[in-house]
Order: sequence, then C-alpha cells, then structure tokens
Amino acid sequence: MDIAFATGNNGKITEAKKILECFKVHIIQKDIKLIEPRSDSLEKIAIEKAKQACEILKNPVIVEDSGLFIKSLNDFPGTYSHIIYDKISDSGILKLMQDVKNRSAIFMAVVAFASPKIEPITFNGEQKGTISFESKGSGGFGFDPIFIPGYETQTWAENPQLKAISSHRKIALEKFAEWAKDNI
Ligand code: ITT
Repeated sequence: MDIAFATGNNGKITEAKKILECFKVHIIQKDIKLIEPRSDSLEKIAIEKAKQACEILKNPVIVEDSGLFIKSLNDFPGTYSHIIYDKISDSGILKLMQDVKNRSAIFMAVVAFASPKIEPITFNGEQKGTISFESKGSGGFGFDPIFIPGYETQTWAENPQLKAISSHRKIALEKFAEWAKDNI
C-alpha cells in the first residue's frame, strides 16, 4: 500500500520508511506547507495538520506531530520542540538543565490519518527516558544526541539501533499500520 506522509522533516521520513516497510506500507513524502496551530496538545496539532494536508492533496494522507517533554522544565519544549530546536538546539537545553538533577523526559508522537471520506484518526506513541549531561552521537536528528531511552546508557544519536526498536514514532506508526491493514 502507498501512503502519502506530509512532512518537511527528512529524519521522520527515513525512520517511517524503515518502520513501515515490514507492514508493506510504502511512504511517499509530500513536503507541503502546513500552518501549525499553537496548542499544548500534539493530538490537536496533528489533527489540524492532517485536515489541511488532506484538503491540499485531495487524497488520504498521514502527518505526525511529535515533541520532547522534559519533566523538570514543566514539559518544555513539548509541542514547541521544532521552534526551540531551531533557536537553541540540544546545547541550549543542556544549558537550561545545567544544575538539574531530575533528568526525566518523554518523547511523544501522534500520527494522524485523514482521507476525503473520513474525519482524522490518531495513533500515539511515547518513549520515556532521561536527558544526558552532554550531547553524544551523530545519528538520527533533532534532540537524539541528548535523549537516553529507558534504562539504557547511550543516547539515540549514539545508538540509532536503540531508537529503531523502541521509538515513540515506531509505536505510533505501528498502531497506524495495524489499523490500515483492515481500513484502507
Ligand atoms: P513536520 O511538522 O513537517 O512533520 P517538524 O520537524 O516541524 O516536521 P514537529 O512539528 O513534529 O515536526 O516537531 C517536532 C520536533 O521535535 C522536531 O523538529 C525535532 O526537533 C524534535 N523531534 C521529534 N521527534 C524526534 C526524534 O525522534 N528525535 C529527535 N528529535 C525529535
């Protein structure tokens, strides 16, 4: 099955292709301009992006909204992860957390599917972990160099294999793929 994925983020596409190939779902990237609403809810943003993408493409499409929620920073950068990454990147987050002992964080993703026939449907995924004390590794994208999943010792950027088996994106996309088998 072919499915359009509306995103300008090539890192998301690389990962999504690998995750969905074993479900025989083939991703086609659509880098179209979407207006992202301001909200503290990934789900609301994903639904809005899916509606816009479907309106533009006039075809079934998935979008994804994701973010890094850091406990000691009151869930910052959360739904603002893209803009914060562009402004201060991972080194800025490490500066904000210089003297912070509680390093708990969660990566969350919401995938939304929309088609001209039905209202958007969402699928979510999350991975708990901690923020490292320094940036490590060169794999992946975004905040991967400072995110250590679960009780591991390496960041996602140091060990992309860890990310491939357990990321927030993988969980959300696999839920979508299971649903798509019977519904698309
Ligand atoms: P699209 O909206 O075009 O899909 P985007 O990059 O703007 O792309 P988001 O609005 O979902 O996507 O922003 C999420 C940001 O969170 C993203 O730009 C990264 O900085 C960060 N992020 C999301 N998933 C990540 C991951 O798996 N690893 C590292 N950083 C991630």
